[in-house]
Formats: sequence, structure tokens, C-alpha cells
Amino acid sequence: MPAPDPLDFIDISSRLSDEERLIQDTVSSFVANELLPDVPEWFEEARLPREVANGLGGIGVLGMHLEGYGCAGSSATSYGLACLELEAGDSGLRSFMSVQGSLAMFAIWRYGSEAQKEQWLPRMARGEAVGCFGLTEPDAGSDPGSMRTRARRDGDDWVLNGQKMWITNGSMADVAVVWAKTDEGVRGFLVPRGTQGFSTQDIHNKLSLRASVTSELLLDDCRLPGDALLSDAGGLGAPLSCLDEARYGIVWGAIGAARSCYEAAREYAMTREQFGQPIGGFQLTQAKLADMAVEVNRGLLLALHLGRLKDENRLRPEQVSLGKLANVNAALNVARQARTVLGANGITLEYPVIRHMNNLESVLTYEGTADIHALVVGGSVTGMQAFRATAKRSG
Ligand code: TGC
Ligand code: FAD
Repeated sequence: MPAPDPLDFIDISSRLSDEERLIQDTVSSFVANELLPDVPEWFEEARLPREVANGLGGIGVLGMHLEGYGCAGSSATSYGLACLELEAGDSGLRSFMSVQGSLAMFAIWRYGSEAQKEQWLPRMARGEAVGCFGLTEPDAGSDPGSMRTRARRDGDDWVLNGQKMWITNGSMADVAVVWAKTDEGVRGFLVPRGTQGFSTQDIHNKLSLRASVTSELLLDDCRLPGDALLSDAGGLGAPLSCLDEARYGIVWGAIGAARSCYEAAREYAMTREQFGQPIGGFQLTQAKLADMAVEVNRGLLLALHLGRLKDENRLRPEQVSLGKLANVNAALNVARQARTVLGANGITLEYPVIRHMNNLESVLTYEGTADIHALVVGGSVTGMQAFRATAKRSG
């Protein structure tokens, strides 16, 4: 038997189908050739060009796991592999795809009318139209049920008032999926760019997810026709079901960022010499590389296993929480260790490591913080939910 490949130590690629490998290779080449050469500059300048949407639409990854309406209907595992390769480039790229495909498109695909699907999904799949997903507010983050944005009926119309915060793709978006409280509970609305009473404002000075647009959405007596409602979405469970899709992508994506850090550290350790030898020959460096290899391979196995469960329609939200919690923590550990291997070079944008490390701080927080996912898993294994001050026994 040949020696293990340092970049695929436990031969996980042998567990993938030909089609899955083809999708992975396609996304990997696209990232390497079309995006990665510019990513450090975008990160430094804190921007993500609009053309990235067209490029990703061109390779068919936007909404790739959805059926119909110009979407590829790929397996969950293939979708995960695409997330992995995009995030190996930059978390901002995977974020763009998550928000477009798993949050905005999924919400329309799952809860929208036929007319809404026809109007938006094919253009969004091609990257001609961009979507965003507005759930979080300045005073409602981990607890979206406490949102203040209100939608009230006025004749056939809806009138929305409120503010959404930290919204990925916000000012780039042609359509915002906005969640608001109504007299019948939380409902979702499609708010096209240019609607009177709707505006966006970018959030600046981020030191993480810089190659990504993050915005506030402002709704000031924003009047929408009756058919702007996502008619099949009733209650907080609807936006949370969209989050399950995007969180699943992060289970894979985080390991892409980790893999990139591990690869950079390994390569550096083989060539950087101190005390007359490559630093990769020192036991302490090898221990770090071994730890990184363990984390990357274990994380990938977990992602693949959850992907297979999802493809069999057997994946539970609590299991997605476990995956996101485990793999984002693992990726941060890898990034921090890789950073030390690179010494001073580890703090520059010449290498991808500190970019990934800073990005992963956002990944740890968005789509449910690590604490929230720990509480989901903890609640599941004890039968007691501990989100609120008083723990209650469930069931
Ligand atoms: P709770 O009372 O437990 O549940 C309310 C209703 O929702 C249902 N539900 C779920 N449904 C589907 N999937 C899930 N994961 C679900 N979790 C709960 C639940 O069954 C119930 O349904 P029903 O029919 O009985 O009403 O809700 P709670 O208010 O106690 O909160 C539970 C909690 C804390 C888990 C939830 O609020 C939560 O997940 N908080 C975290 C918020 C979050 O993740 N925000 C993310 C915003 S979007 C984002 O970050 C995008 S970044 C994208 C990028 O750039 O990549
Ligand atoms: P808070 O909820 O205020 O939490 C602060 C701290 O308290 C955290 O450590 C948290 O874990 C802890 N905490 C909260 N509740 C509990 C509890 N019950 N028990 C123990 N600890 C607790 N949102 C969107 O809707 N759409 C987007 O596209 C989007 N994109 C984002 C992009 C970026 C770059 C970032 C950083 C955020 C984005 N978000 C988006 C928002 C993100 O989902 C929230 O930041 C996240 O849900 C946490 O909310 P918060 O920041 O208000 O923190």
C-alpha cells in the first residue's frame, strides 16, 4: 500500500463518487484560477466584487442542492464539497454562496409561491440576481424570537418597519428575504431593491470576513404588495429551517479553511530553515502538524458522515449543530496553530492563514454562536433546554 497522502491522509476522496469528485475538482480549480489570486486584495480593501456572483452562477453552485428553477439538484454531499472548496479560498466566498443558495434561495424555494420562484430562482442560480437574508437585529441575535421588526396589514398591502443588522450581501442584494413579526407570528417577505422605504447601509471597519459585504437593512414604512409574503412560512421555525441548510454548509466549509491553513503550514515547515535545518524537522513543529492533520481529517469525516445522512433525509438539526460546533472549533484550532508555524510571516496577507483565522471568528458567531450550538446539543442529550434562565425539562 502506498504511504498516506499528506493532503488526504486517510484517503477520504476514495469515499466519494466520481460525480462528487468532479464537482469538487471543478470548484477547486475555479477558486484557484479565478478567485484566489484576487482574494487577498479584496480582503485588504474590504470588498467583494459583484462579478463573483456571475462567476459562481457560471459554475452552477448557487442553489445547486435545490431541484428545478435552473438549479442543479445536486446531492447534499456535493453541495458540502463545493462549500469546502470555496471556503478553502475564503470564508467570504462560502458566505456568499451560503446566503444566496441556502438562505435566500432556499427560503423562496421552500416557502414561496410559484410566481415568486419563477421570478427569482433562475436568475439567482445564474448569479444575475443576488439575495440576502435578514433575520438578526441590533437587539435580537441569538434570540431571533425577540425581533422588533413588524409587518402590519394595510388593505391588501403589508407595511414593514424595523432594522436588520449584520446582513451578508445586504447592499449587493436585488432581493432581501426579511423576517418580521405579524399578528399571526413571524412571517417572511421578499423586499426587492429599490422598494420605497427600504434602504441599506454597509457595516465598515470589520477585521473579519472582509471579502464579504455586511450591511444593515432599514425598513421605514416599507409598503409591499400582498404577494410579497412567503405564504408557506409561518412561525420562527421557517427561518430556522433555512439556517439548518446554511449551517450544514459551514460544517464542510470550516474544514476547507482549516485545510488551507494546514497546507500553508506544512509547506512553510518544509522550506523554512532555522538552526540549520527545516523547522518541519523539529518535534514541536511536527506535533503541531500532526494535530492539524488530525483535526482536518476528523472534521472531514464528520462532514462526510453528516452529508450522507442528509442525502438519506435522516439529518436532524441537532446533528447539524454538533457538526457546526465541532468543525468551526477545529478549524480555529488549526488556524491558530498554523499561524505559529509561520512565525512573523503568519501575520501577513502573503499567506492565507491569518485571513482564515480572522474569518473563522465570524464563522464561530454567525449561523448560531458556538454557545447556542452547545446548548442545542446539551438540550438534546439531557432533555432540558437551557437557553433561558430557568431550565425546563422537555418531553
Ligand atoms: P424554539 O421555541 O425552540 O423554536 C421555535 C420554532 O422553531 C422550531 N425550530 C426549528 N426548526 C427548524 N430547524 C431548527 N434548527 C429549529 N430550531 C427550532 C421549533 O420546533 C419551533 O417550532 P414551532 O412549530 O413549535 O413553533 O425557539 P427559541 O426562540 O427558543 O430559539 C431556539 C434557538 C436558540 C435554537 C434559535 O433561536 C437559534 O437557532 N438561535 C440562533 C440564531 C441564528 O442562528 N441566527 C443566524 C442568523 S442568519 C446568519 O447568521 C447568516 S450568516 C450567513 C453567512 O454569511 O454565511
Ligand atoms: P448575541 O446573541 O448578543 O450573543 C453575545 C454572546 O452571548 C455570545 O457569546 C453568545 O453565544 C452569548 N449568548 C447569547 N445567548 C446565550 C445563552 N442563552 N446562553 C449562553 N450564552 C448566550 N444575520 C442574519 O440574519 N443574516 C446574515 O446574513 C448575517 N450575516 C452575518 C455576517 C457576519 C460577518 C456576522 C458577524 C454576523 C452575521 N449575522 C447575520 C448575524 C449573526 O447571526 C449573529 O451575530 C449571531 O446570531 C449572534 O448574535 P449577536 O451577534 O447579536 O450576539
